[in-house]
Amino acid sequence: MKIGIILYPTFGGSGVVATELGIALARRGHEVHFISYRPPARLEVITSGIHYHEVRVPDYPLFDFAPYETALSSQIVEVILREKLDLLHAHYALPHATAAFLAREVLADRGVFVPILTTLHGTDITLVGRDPSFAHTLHYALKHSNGLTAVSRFLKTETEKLFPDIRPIEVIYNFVQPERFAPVPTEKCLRKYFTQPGEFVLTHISNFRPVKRVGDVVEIFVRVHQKTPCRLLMLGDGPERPIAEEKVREHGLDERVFFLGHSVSPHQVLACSDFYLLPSDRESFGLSALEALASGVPVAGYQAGGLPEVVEHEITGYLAPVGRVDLLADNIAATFKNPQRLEEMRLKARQSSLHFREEIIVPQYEQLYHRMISKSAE
Ligand code: GMT
Repeated sequence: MKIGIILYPTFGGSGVVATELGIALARRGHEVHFISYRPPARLEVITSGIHYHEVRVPDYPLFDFAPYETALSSQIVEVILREKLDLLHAHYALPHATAAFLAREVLADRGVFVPILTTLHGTDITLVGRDPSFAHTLHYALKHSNGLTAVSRFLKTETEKLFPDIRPIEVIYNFVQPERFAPVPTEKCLRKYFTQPGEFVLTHISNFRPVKRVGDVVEIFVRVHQKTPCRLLMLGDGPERPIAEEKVREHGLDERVFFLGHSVSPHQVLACSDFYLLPSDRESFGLSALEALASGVPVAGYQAGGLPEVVEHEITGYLAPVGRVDLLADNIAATFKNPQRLEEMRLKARQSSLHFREEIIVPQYEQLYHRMISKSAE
C-alpha cells in the first residue's frame, strides 16, 4: 500500500506514534509518505520505502498567522496526485483532520478519491478539541473522516460524549518496539553517571505541559527521598520546566535532580531507571509509560484517563487518585525496601508491555487500511 501520514514532527506522543508506525509499515513493505513542516524527530534515517514531503508556508506582511492548514491541504493534494497514494492517515485531529478533509474535496473535484483515516491521540479531544474556537469544524471533519481510531477506550468514550453522531471509533492501542525499549544490565546503562552505589533512580519524561503536573513529580520524589536515597531524572522540555526547577531548589535537592532536556534518548534513560513517574491529570494513553514498562520499569501515576488501560495497580506499578502524591511515594518507597517485590514488578512490567508490541498492533492498522481501501473502491 502507499500510505500518506500527516503528523506533528515534534517529540509529542502523537508525532512519535505516527513516525514509529510509518517506519514499521515501511519495514513491512509498504510505501510511506510523511507530510509535515519539519522532518519527524523520531525519524533518525530515511530508509527505503520512506519519503518526507515538507509543507512550506510562505510569509507575507499581511499575515499575523500564516495559513498553515491551507498550505498543508495543498501539499497533500500535490503528493497524492504525484505519488498516487491509496490512503491518508491523519494523526492528531487538529488541524490534520480538517486539512485532510479539504484536500479530499479538492481531489474529488478532479475525479480522484482517497480515504482518510483519523487517529485521535488525546488533547485533540480532551483539551484543545473541545474549545469552542475549534469544535464546529473539528466535529465536521471527524464526522466526514472515512475511518476513526482512538488510542484508548477512555479516549473513544470521551470523543463519543463530545460528538455523539460521529461514525464508529475503533480502539487501536499505541505500541512499542520491545527490542529498543528493553531492560539493560546495570553495568551497561547510564546509571553510574547519575548515582552513587545503592541509590535508586526515578524518572519522568514529558513536554512539561500543565497536564503533566510536573510539580507532583517533584513532590513524589521529595517524599521517596525522605525514606530512601534516590535521584530524579527529568527528560524533555516545555513551559512548566521552570516551575519544577524552582520546586527542586526550594527543597534544596538540586544535586539530586537532573534536568536533561532532549540530550539523551528515552530508551537510554529508562534503561537506568527503577520507577517511572507519570502523574498526569489525564493521559489518554501514556506512551512513555508503555516505553517504561517495556524497559522493565514499573510506573506510578493517577487513576485517570487511559493510564489504567496500560498500568495495572500493584502489578506493574501504582495508581492513586489525582493529587495523592503521598500514596504513590509511600508505595514506591516500600517497594524500594523490598528488592524481591521490585524485581517481580520489573518482570511483570516487561511481560505486560509485550501485549502492546509492534507486531501485534501494526497489523491492526494494516487491516483497517485494507478494509477502507476496498470499501472506497466499491
Ligand atoms: O500532550 C502530550 O503529551 C502530547 C500528546 C500528543 O498528542 O502529541 O500526547 C497524546 O498522545 C500520545 C500518543 O497517542 C498519548 O500517549 C498521550 O497520552 C496523549 N497525551 C494526553 O492525552 C495528555
